[in-house]
Amino acid sequence: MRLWYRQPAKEWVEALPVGSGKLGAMVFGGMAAERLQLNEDTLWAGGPYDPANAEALAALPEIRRLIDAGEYARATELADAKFMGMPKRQMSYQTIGDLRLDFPGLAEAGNDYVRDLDIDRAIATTTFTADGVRYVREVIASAPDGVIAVRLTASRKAAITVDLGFASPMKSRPISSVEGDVLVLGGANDSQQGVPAKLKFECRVQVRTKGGQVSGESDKLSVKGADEVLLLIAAATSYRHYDDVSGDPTALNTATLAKLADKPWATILADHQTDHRSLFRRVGVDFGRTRADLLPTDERIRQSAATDDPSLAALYFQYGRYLLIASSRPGGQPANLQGIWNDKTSAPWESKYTININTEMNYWPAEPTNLPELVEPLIALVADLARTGATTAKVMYGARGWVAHHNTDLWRATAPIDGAIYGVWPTGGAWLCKHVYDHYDYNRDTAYLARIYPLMKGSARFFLDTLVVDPKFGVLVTSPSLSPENDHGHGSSLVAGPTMDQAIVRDLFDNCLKAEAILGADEAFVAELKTARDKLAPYKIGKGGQLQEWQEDWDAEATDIHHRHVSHLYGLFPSDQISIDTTPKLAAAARTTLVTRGDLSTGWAIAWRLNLWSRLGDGDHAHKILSLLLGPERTYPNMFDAHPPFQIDGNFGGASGMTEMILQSRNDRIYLLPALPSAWPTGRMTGLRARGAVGVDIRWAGGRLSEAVLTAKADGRHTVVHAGSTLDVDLKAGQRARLVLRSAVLTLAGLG
Ligand code: FUC
Repeated sequence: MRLWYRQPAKEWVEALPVGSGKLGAMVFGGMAAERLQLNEDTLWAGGPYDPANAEALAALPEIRRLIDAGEYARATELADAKFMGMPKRQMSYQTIGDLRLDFPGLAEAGNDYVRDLDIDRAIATTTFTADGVRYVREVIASAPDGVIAVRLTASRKAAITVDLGFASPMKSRPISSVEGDVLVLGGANDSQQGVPAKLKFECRVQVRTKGGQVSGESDKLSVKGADEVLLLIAAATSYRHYDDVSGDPTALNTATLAKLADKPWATILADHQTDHRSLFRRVGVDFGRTRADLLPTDERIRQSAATDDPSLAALYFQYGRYLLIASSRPGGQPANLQGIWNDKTSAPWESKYTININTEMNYWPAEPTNLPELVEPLIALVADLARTGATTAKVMYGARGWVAHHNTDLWRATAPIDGAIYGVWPTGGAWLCKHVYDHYDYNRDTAYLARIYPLMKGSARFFLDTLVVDPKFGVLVTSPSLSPENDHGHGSSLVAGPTMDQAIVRDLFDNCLKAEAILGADEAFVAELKTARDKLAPYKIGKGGQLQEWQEDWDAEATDIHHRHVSHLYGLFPSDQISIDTTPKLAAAARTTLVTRGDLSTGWAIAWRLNLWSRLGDGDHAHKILSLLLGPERTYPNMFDAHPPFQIDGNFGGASGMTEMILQSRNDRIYLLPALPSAWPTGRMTGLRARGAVGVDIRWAGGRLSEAVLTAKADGRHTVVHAGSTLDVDLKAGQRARLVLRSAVLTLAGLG
């Protein structure tokens, strides 16, 4: 459970990430000069803004009419002119900058150099020997203490001399200053797209030494001849909520550091590791081992394309969990396109929340790999969107409820952006509602369900008010919309009733109905939902035997038949509307679509295909796709996913896909080893979770199930399926069932 290297990072994608959910650092591991690139999860450009476009409502009927008339290009022109958010782009996630540690007297060459990231201990360590002195530098990001802590030690007394200073690319030219043994960087965020900058930020580094002297110049702190140095780094902004920027970052940082005044490194480290392991160690994995295990991580990635490396896959899986633990903690922001790690003031795609796949993919592994509390920031984001999106729904559609289009940012902007062909897609918020409901389904907490029901209901309300009857097919459809971000070849991507929308809205309505059946007392709404649900456009199989992406059979005419998005396969994964056992014809059509689309794509798109092929029960194909994801084209030396450029969704989608190979929880059933590849004949995954609040451990050998252990968190019946055999298991909360194969039949071997 370790990424390691024989040389310092030259590029950012070689540096190693640590994160507390709120604070992030990229550790370069230089010998003469160490660079810690720092992030705080609320440091974004701009300030509170409302992008709703007041001209949109008047244009809406004409956009719909043009779509119904098949005038897609003209509908797009009109939408671009009248239906886009103002501004047309959202704000970027930004960076604090770098904390530089310069070590006078040390050269960028040492002996026995190793840097690593131990993802079980959640610590980045750099060690080397220079002039007979062994140097050890450790970096952690502690969630319980709210700081990044750096500890420098050496094998000889008085050997540590270091100059500390900040370098920030922020346009506001942040100012560094020294207050005793504290180095401070204070600044403001940037304005973007005409949205004024409203945030202050501050980063504060407390220096503690054993031996030696600390002295300050204007913007530098110097330590001379210390035995040991501890840096405690706090950072904060004035962001409190999407509509409140009245926070005091200096007060927050000072309080954070004051609390640690008497806390020694050993305790800070121990608390950090206890906290991290309480999440990380819930799940164990082994897909087998080879000699590649002994190689540095960058070499393993380079050779993985040619030689199978099952424990690199296992490392990638656990690294996905590590990255979510490091970038998504209760009370903080959800993991964005880059988690929390970003060195730019204008990041690729602004490092936003792209909710037409990417943000959802970030959270695919959270429930099944036993990290449910990490979904809290996403649920909080949805609660915010239900408020900002209510304005967008009212102003732009004249509708009740709430809507979010294909992106959002720190300010919870919900209007269409970028261009009509990307942005006019009203189903982003509804897709997020699936995660909000799934959190219930995996945990079965009725009080939680009652809290979030209004969010789902508000989203459903928007669709009840805005679905229109397709004049040709007579079914209820979204319009205007699109199938993310695919040009159907008839002048645009704009269309009525793309397959994905129908599927997302169907899930939303069904989840509302399931929730109401538990909570009760919403009969009128239920009646409305049921009527609309039955009129939603059904799935269609096209002339090529493919699952149709649109109401019309256009798949073969699309501009890019290998398009990265496979939106219409949402029903196969992440949803379970389509499956090989409940809807085999639709599953076969989905397979035909996948074959045409091809395996090679952007990082996240490969990860989606991995999950889809697992759902099709084809473990060997899934494994082949996994090797595309793990190879050097799609995995950087630090194991960040390459879109390219870096985008973290592939890491999370990859972790989810490996889980789907071993365990699926869908259609009210638990599937054991549904897509086990022949390359992993013996292994285990323990501590996973299935819907219905049940833990699942799976062990296999010689390509066959050895045992599965179910551990119930709530009372319930679980239907378990493996290799054509099905077993119902009734469990009370706290009970455990051990299942084995006897004469190829799944059998209850023990109950405790
Ligand atoms: C979607 C994708 C792109 C990229 C962006 C952040 O728009 O189509 O490939 O991942 O999000």
